[in-house]
Amino acid sequence: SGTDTQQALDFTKKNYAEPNSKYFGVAKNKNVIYIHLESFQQYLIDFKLNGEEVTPTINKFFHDKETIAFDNYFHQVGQGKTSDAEMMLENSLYGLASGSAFTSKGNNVYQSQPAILGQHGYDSAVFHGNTRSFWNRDAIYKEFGIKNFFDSSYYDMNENDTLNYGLKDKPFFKESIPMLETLKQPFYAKFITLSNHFPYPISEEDATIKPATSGDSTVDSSFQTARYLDEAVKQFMTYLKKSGLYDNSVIVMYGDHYGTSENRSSALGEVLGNDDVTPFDVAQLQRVPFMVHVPGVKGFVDHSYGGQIDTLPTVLHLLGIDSKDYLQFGTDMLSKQHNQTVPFRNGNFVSDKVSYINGVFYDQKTGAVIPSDKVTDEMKAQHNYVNNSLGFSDKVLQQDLLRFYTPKGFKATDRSDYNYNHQTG
Ligand code: GP9
Ligand code: MN
Repeated sequence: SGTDTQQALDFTKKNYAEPNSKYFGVAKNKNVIYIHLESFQQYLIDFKLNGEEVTPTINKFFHDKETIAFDNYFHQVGQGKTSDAEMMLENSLYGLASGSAFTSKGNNVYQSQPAILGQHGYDSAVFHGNTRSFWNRDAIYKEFGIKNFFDSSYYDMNENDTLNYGLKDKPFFKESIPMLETLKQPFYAKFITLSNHFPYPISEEDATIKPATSGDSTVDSSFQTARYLDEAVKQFMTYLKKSGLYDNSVIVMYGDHYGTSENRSSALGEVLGNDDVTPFDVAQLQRVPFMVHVPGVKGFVDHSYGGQIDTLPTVLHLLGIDSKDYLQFGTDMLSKQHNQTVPFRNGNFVSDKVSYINGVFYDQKTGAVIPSDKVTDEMKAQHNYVNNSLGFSDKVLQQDLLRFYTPKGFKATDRSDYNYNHQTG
């Protein structure tokens, strides 16, 4: 109802973080290119397997002199996995406590990034080498205001170029280029990769690094598929530089969620040199990369704690669009007022000071358990914030509350404006 909408708005308004004047608008009118790194976790950055970097291209991007990179950024997905990551990145709304909001809330009203940018003169497209109906993307993308969706029907899905969920990343980027070139600038473009996905199959020919040797074959080959993804990204970066797009685009790379589930964490720990992976360690392993390359900006590694929910306000502010009138649950990670409490979808959280995992508080620096008589009011307030944030976001999705609120200057999206069919012949 209208009252619930107002309560959710009051909550997000109270948490709103003002843009940092040093970064507000530094990327104004630039193209926005998202590279969705499938199942890519932060531990891969700079990691060496047998003395060799696994992902040299992505590492270089992380350390680039024009990249703002975050090393305490966490995925916050639930059962909706990739689709939850997309939900957060496009809307700054959480996925749901169970199932995928993409599937169950595909016809809700949204005020998403592609629509917002569309009203600032941006064209938009998503590129993905799987069938459009997967995760109900073809329905919800229309509500998000995505003008073009190049799914597998636009690509050559021959046997040699496909594996696991769809098109392999190298042919994917290669074939995407001519379609990308049909967009009007400035554009928003998102490339959702696939090859680095459980159970991490890879052909001998595509494997350019030896597997790890934990004995868990999925953990072991994931380093090979991560390398393959890295090589695909390298080819795409070469194109972006040659075409000039690199210099007039903001390029965002992010990991969507963990690639190794908790029950395999001892095998992963063995590769990473940790022989006793505790629940605290598992929470820390939920870090994924978030890196933003902005031409002309002096890059650095930002150690602020944040998560996928914070991505949209961060990027909007770089583009010079204030997030203040939007109903968003994250805050700009570059803002001095950024909230460093990072809710996980199950109600656990991490922050710069403490983690809260399955009912237990831990000191974030030492990993030591905080006895219950040492739990402070501030920690309780953090816990409360997490429950409220997830709770209000759930209400927005469950009751389709954005129907009752239109941000200043925002024109509602109309799904009948969009058609993703591939016209052939
Ligand atoms: C499917 C791909 C994978 O199209 O995005 O989704 P996931 O299994 O990672 O949620
Ligand atoms: Mn995924």
